[in-house]
Amino acid sequence: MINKAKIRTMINWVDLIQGMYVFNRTGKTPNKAYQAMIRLHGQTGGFSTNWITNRYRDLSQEQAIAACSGILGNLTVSEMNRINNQLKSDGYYVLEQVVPEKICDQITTFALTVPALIETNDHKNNEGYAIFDPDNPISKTYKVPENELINNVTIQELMADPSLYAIAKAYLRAEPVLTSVNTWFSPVFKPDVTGEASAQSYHFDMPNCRWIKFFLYLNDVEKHNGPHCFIKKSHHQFKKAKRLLKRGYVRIPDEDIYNTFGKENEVEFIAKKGTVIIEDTMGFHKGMIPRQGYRSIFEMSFAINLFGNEYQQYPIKLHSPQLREAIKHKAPTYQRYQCET
Ligand SMILES: O=C(O)CCC(=O)C(=O)O
Repeated sequence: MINKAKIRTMINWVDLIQGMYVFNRTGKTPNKAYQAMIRLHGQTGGFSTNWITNRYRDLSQEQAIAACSGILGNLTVSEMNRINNQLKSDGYYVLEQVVPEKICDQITTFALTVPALIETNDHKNNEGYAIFDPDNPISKTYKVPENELINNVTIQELMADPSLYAIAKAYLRAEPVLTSVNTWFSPVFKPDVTGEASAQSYHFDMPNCRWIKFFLYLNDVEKHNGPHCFIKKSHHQFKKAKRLLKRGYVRIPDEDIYNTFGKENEVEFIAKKGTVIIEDTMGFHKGMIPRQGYRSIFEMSFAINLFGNEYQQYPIKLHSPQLREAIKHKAPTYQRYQCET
């Protein structure tokens, strides 16, 4: 007997496969297919997402891994393998204080001049803009708009960085596509309210079928100013997590996460300014609610391709020679950005 749930799953597979066909021809994902991808992730405990990834992956491990030099250091093939293996196994990798203070400060100084997206009063969405004032916060997060960030020269240098690109390529086993550049401030504001928009309760991301994020702490992060948190190994296609994934694309209370994965698998990233956390945010993660001060963070995300979420194209004025060169040699990686001459 085929029950209703099985029929719904079958319809989702049809919508997904039709959408992949459209994407392969046009480069655009029908929203119906993207929603089907998210629903199937829950219905199949992650199996469908891995299935899509395997259709789009086109490099072997050996082809994908190469030595590189960049902001994360001079990484040999064996170091790249070590990083990649830990990412695959645990879902994260940390490089302590690897980005010079000057770069962190340049990003923060710039971000403090730009009106940032703030939350609605019910904390469910983002609406309206304000420049972040650490002494007088009016929102749980302040997200600096991407179209402003990508026109900053320091950020352009990070966008072009060969070591971030190389790690993304190794993990994704495909030519990585830069899908987002973000910076946000998380101050103490209504700390007893867990808002939806501020990503301060556990959740998984699902912008594409496979991606990797690089988080850079722009200030020192202690327990009190909102460390980023991750549940070790929760990025795997996980039978245990099926109950949680079935809830869909929603925020999950800490208790449910601990009961499923064990509190001992929660990693709180307490680290100094300049630390980079590389993470597969298909695993459960959140920002801890700050109780004192604020946290300031920069993030870049690379995906296997643009199948999934709808992406805006942004015009970009090239101030960094490194980014100009990178775009010339790796056009698919920077396909979201339209260069103005
Ligand atoms: O603020 C945080 O640490 C959480 C960030 C997050 O959920 C994300 O970038 O996907």
